Amino acid sequence: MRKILLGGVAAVGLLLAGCNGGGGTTSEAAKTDATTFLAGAEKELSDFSDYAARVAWVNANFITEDTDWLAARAGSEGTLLTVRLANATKQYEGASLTPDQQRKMQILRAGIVMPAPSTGTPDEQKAIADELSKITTDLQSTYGKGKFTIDGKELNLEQLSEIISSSRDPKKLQQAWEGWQTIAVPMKADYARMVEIGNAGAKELGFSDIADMWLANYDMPSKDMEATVEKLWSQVQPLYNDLHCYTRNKLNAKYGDAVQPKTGPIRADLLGNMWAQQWNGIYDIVAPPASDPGYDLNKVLVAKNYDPIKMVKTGEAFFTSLGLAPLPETFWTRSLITRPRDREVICHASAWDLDNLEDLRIKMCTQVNAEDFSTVHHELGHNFYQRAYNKQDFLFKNGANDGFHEAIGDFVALSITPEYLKQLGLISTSPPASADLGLLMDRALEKIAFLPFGLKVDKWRWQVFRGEVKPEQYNQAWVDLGKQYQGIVPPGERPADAFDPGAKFHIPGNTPYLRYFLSFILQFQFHKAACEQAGWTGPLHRCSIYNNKEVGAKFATMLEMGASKPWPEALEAFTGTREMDGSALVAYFAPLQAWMKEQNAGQTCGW
Ligand code: X8Z
Ligand code: ZN
Repeated sequence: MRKILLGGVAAVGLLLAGCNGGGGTTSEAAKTDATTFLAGAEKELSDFSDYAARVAWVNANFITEDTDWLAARAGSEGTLLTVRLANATKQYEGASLTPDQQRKMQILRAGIVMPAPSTGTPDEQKAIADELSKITTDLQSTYGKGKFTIDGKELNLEQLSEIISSSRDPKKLQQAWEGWQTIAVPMKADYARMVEIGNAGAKELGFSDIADMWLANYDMPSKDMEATVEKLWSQVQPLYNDLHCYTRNKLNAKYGDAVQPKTGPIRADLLGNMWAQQWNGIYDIVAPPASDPGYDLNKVLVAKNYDPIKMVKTGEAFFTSLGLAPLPETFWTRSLITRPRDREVICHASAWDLDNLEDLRIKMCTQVNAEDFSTVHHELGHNFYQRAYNKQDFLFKNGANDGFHEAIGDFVALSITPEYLKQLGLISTSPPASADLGLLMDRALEKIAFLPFGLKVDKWRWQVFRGEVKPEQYNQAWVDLGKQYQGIVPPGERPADAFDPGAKFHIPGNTPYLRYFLSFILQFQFHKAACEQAGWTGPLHRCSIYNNKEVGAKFATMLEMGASKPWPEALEAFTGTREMDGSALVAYFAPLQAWMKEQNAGQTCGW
């Protein structure tokens, strides 16, 4: 999580008044002027970030009216600052700049998640930045404090999620699922107002809307990026369809036609996850016969007395085994690793870099289970990336693109193989090849199931930002996209005031989501390339790069580049290719896909 480029109103007139003499500048003069401007901008942003990151940290760790107030204030200041700087880049349009300068200008112009317009008097500009920031802060807090009462007991997201993953009673599942969605009802009007303000800000910066602006952060025109996403989806969609078909059949066998029919979409609350985004919770229902890996990591971690700290230490040890330096001591004293009992916190896992140097932290309400073991690696991936690029200029202290940032830790976690667990002493024997289908199915529930969800979240936002979906259609559009991409439906009629998208963290949290779809593609490209570098010739799902310093050195080269070069260069440095490509993911799951096709023979797949 990076909390600098926020969004807001700009004192653009003031800034432009002092800058740029106009058409007479030579290209050398333009470069010098741009250097001064960019150095000033980076200094201002860096100073602001030192302050805003601490405010955001305290707010997320201790949600009260007062910390919300502080966060809203810092957010507004951030909006004013970043929008002012973004508008100031306009004076360098068409100037002859170095590639680095152009890159920094583009980051300044397109890198604001939720901008505000800068029209009107300074007081008017501040008023709208304040309004936007209050909305975004309130949305986050409302989500963070979300609870639903069942049988007189107030349940938070972890507790409701536990029901969704472990209960096999359709009534209970429906109750927990519908209960959680209620936390988002109060968000809808605020969300609509936020979109209005954000779009006005995006237009002022030369984008058609916020969707266009978000898509402009991938080193190519927004339209081309959207086409790239479609290409990637068409590569992996057949795999999802096979998994959907196979799973639906198993759910039908388990619950019967009245709960899960043999054809059509799957009931969303039966898939073991609140958003049906990862389906590992129902492994027991879909497990391929005679391919039991012989262990359940959930149980193993508990049996071996792992606690949250030990899980994080184990994650760190993987990264250091690749040759990366250990985390600083302050990581351990300043991170939040378990849910505190006596205060409200934002429990959605995140990684932080408070000073853009080495004050790295995670914040997660860690539970001792396989999912959180994976999430620990995910979060540490962010932290190790942040530290690796900390020598770059401020505006280049970021991922090559946001998908890279999300993929680093997941790539490492793909190396959590049985052989690796054996090395850790967690299991005593590595399962035979006959268990491969079981291992692959578990991974498929985590990775393949996610792909259409990863796409749905921003497909919904793009429609909303583009004005194609109006506030009164918000929920129906979300349900429709769930059906179209994931092939799922809510367990029952949705109430008229429902705002189901708000029940997913990244919507009230305003975190763009395309990054995760890209990450789930990229992490398999990283894994395949790393395994090839390691000389691995076996199946990809049995390859672990644990302890491999040569792979680690090449990996570090990519990490250290940060955002200093267009992402194809970073990708090339580690994998030798310049394209994002779904074929590594497809290759990884090839044995499972072949088997699922056999199982699905004679079925009418699709929905
Ligand atoms: O939000 C996250 C991370 C933090 S960046 C825990 N993820 C997405 C989600 O939970 O929805 C990781 C996978 C997808
Ligand atoms: Zn992440």
